[in-house]
Amino acid sequence: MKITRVRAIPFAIPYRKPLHFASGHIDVADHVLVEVVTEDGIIGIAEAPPRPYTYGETQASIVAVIETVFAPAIVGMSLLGREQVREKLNRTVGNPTAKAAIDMAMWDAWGKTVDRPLHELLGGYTDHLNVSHMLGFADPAVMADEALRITGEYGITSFKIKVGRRPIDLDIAVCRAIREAVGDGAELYLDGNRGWTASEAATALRRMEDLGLSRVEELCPADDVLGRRWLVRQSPIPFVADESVPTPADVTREILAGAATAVSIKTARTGFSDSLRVAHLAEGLGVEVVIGNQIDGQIGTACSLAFGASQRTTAHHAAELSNYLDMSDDLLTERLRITDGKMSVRPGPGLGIAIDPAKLEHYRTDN
Ligand code: MUC
Ligand code: MG
Repeated sequence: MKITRVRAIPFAIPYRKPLHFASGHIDVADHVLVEVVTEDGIIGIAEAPPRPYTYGETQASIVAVIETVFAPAIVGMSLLGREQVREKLNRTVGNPTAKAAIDMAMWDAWGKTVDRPLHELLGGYTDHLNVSHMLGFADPAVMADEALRITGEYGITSFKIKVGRRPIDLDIAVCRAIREAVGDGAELYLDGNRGWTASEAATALRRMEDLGLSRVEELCPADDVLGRRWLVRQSPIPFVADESVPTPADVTREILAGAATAVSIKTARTGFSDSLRVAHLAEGLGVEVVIGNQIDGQIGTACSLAFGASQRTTAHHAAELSNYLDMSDDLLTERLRITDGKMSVRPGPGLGIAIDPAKLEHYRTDN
């Protein structure tokens, strides 16, 4: 089970409908396909989505760090030595999606080697998740119509609303319009991507008290240390840490500091090995987790799904698995499917997905 090669292949697939949020916007999935090849000819896959405005990684930096730093360090190691591989990768600080994609591609290669699906190898709690859909910035009527369309087409009744604009009335009007459109039965929660100050967020929360929101996420920067704690203390609903907790150590620090009361787990950021750590740490600390979406394509979504389905705590809330719906195409031979608001894991070994070689040839940007 020795690793013989690690490949990093950049590709670009345009979005049909770009996503706008407080920290940036996405109109092209300029991701990196990561392949871990073993001596038995098995190829494990995963995808790394660069988010320069959040973690500083770019498509070029991901390819470069994998080809020049990480691949030379781990070629020759065993697929079963994941902890040793992790130790080697973690000598380098940062580069979360590059490390995560290598970790997940190793797990996929292991699943394919032993002919078992990954959600079973990771924990085997269930085989499906409820899906939550993310609504990016637009006018109130447009976002409300989008929520209704998503419910009609996919049966999804859980929505993350992107907020964090100024004046705060803009986003309050959006949340009100969406609640009126989808009715009381739908789940609504907010993500500010650090766009507001603590006091703006506190005012917005007070003015939306009647909307029945279930959670809020990163409404103000965690680096506004006392403001953030002040806000979290008065929040009547769980306050989710996302980009402020890129590592298990950050989860510990931020939760113990009172800077959040729940955690978003993104496999794009912590792979499977560290997502397990985060999930178990959160369980030990007694805080809830939610499966987040780093604006993943279908490869990344299959990773989130396999992980989310594997643990009791990650299967509890609707998982953010639907951003790929806004992409114009993808790399898989068979599309993922959302039916009645749910996504089921693929039955095959590993992630249960395969890359279409013609699509990869068409969308790769290194040839
Ligand atoms: C989220 O939950 O913040 C936006 C940028 C990113 O990296 O993830 C998203 C969604
Ligand atoms: Mg977030």
